[in-house]
Amino acid sequence: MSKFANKVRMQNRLFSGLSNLFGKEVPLYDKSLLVNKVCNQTVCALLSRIHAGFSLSDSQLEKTSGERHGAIRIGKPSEYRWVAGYFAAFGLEPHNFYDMTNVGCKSQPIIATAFRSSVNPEHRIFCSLLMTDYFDPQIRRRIETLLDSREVFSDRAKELTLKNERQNGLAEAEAEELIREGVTRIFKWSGRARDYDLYQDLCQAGFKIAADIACFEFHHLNHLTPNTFWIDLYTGAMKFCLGEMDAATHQERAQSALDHLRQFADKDYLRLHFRHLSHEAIDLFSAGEIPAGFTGQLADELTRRLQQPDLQLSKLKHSGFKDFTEGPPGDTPILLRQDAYKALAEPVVFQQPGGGSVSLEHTARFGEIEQRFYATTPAGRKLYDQCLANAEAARAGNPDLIKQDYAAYQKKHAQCFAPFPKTLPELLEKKLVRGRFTATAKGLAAKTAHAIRATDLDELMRLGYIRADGLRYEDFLPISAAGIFASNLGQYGTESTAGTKPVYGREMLEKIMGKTIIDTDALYARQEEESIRQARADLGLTGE
Ligand code: OOG
Ligand code: NI
Repeated sequence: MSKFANKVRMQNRLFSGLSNLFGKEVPLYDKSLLVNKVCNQTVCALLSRIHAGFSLSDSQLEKTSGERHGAIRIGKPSEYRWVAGYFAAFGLEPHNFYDMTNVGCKSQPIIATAFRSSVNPEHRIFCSLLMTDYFDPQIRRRIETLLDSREVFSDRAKELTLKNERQNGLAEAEAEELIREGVTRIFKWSGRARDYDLYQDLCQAGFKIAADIACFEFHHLNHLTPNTFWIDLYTGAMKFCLGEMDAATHQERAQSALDHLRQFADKDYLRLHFRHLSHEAIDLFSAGEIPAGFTGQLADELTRRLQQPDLQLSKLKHSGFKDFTEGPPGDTPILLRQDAYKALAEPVVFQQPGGGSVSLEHTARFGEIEQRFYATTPAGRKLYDQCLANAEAARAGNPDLIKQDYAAYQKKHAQCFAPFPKTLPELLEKKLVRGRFTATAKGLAAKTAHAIRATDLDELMRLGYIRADGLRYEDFLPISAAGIFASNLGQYGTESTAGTKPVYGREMLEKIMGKTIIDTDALYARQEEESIRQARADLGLTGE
C-alpha cells in the first residue's frame, strides 16, 4: 500500500469541502443543489419507466451528483504558480490554454487554463490570470502595487505544496491539512477588500473583472457548478422557484421537458450520464411501459414539490436567472450546455489606509449549472462554431422572442443546429464526435471460433464485434465562458488600454506554472485511437 493519500479520494474530499464552504457563503447555491436533486429524482422516475430495470438509489444519486467545476481568478504569476502546485497535489493538471483577451467583443483581460485529471475526470477548476499589461501604465502600476503585498497561501500551505512537488504525494494527515488550507483560507470569500479608490476606478473604467481579482483577500470561488441530468427541467424549476413564472407555466414547461427526455433518453444517454452502470447492466434493461399521462403527473408532482416552504427561493436575495441556455439545443448531444442564476450583490467592507472603512455591494458570484455531452473532433467543433454563430445571429435579430414565445425560441435555436445528427451512432459515423471502442462478447466468441473475416472498423461494428461509447467532453468553451463572464459582470467585453494590445501565448502560462499544458484535442484523439487499437488486439486483428 502506498504511504501517500489517494489523489482521487483527495479530490473528492476537496470538492465536497468546497461545496460545503460555498453553500455556507451563498445560501442560494445550497438551495439550487436541492432544486437540482429534486429535478434529478424526477428524471430518474421517468428513466425507470423508459428502461425497465433502471433505478438509482439515494446514495448513488448523491455520488453521481457530486461532480463540480469551480472558477477562480488569480492576480499575479507567483500566485498562479502556487495554485498550480496546490492542484497538482490532487492530481489535477492544466488542460488547454484559453486566451480570453482574444474573443472579439467579449474579450476580458485574462488568460486561463483548467485543472483536471486526464483519466476519468470528475472535478475541474477554470483558473484565470489577470494580465496587468493589458492596462495603461498607471493603472497597471496601481494593480501590481496592491497585489505585491497579498499573500494568499499560508507558510504551511506553501510547505505542503512544495513537499508534494518533491515526493509526488502527501501522507493522509498532510492531505487533510492541505484541504483545510483550501476551504478555510485559499478559496474563501471573506468580504474584506482593499483599496477602495482603485476598486472604483477599475469599475468605472469597465474593468470590473480586474477589481474582482485585485481588491480581495483570497482566491474566492466565483462559482461552483454541479451537473444536471436534464438542464431544461432544472432551468424551468429555478425560474419558477425564483418567481419568474407561474405554476401553470412551470407545469407546462416541465411536462414538455420530460416529453423531450422521453424521446431522447436512449441507452447512450444512460451511458453518458450514469458512469457507474456497466454495459452489461444497461444491456439488460428492456423497454418499459409508460402509463398514459405519466409525464404530466410527474410535472404536477414536481410543481407541487417546488412550492414547499424549503424551496421558496424568491424570498432570498437574488438577481434572477439568465434568459437563455448557453450551448447547443437539447436535441444535439455535443460539448456542454450551461445556464446560471445571475450574480448576487454581496456586502463588502473596504479597510481605508487611514483607519475607518467603506461598505458596498460587489456583484460577481453566480450560480451555474451544466450538462455534459460528447467531445467533438476538429470537424465537429468547426460545425459547432458555425451553428453557434448562426444561433447567436438569430437571437440578436429577435432578442425578445425568448420571453414572448419560449417554444418558438427553442424551435429556432434547434433549427440553427439542424446540420448536426442527433444520435451517437450517426455522430460517430460522420466523425463529428470522439468514441471509445471496445470488443464485444460476440466479437470475442467469433475470434475464438476463427470466424472474423472483416477488418474494417465500420464493418466490425455493423457485425456487432466492436461497440462504441461516446467520449464525454471534459473541458470548457471560450465562447461559452466569455458569455458567462459578460452576463455576470453586467458588462460586455473590454478593450486593452495599453499602448499596444499585448499578445499572449500558452508558453507564457506554462512558464509561469513550470508545467506543460495538455492539449485536449490531442488527448481525445489519442484516447480514441488507443481504444481502437486495443479492441482490434482483443479480436486478434493486430498488425493490420
Ligand atoms: C470563469 C468562466 C469560465 C465556464 O463554465 O465556462 C467557466 C469565470 O467566470 O471566472 O467557468
Ligand atoms: Ni463555469
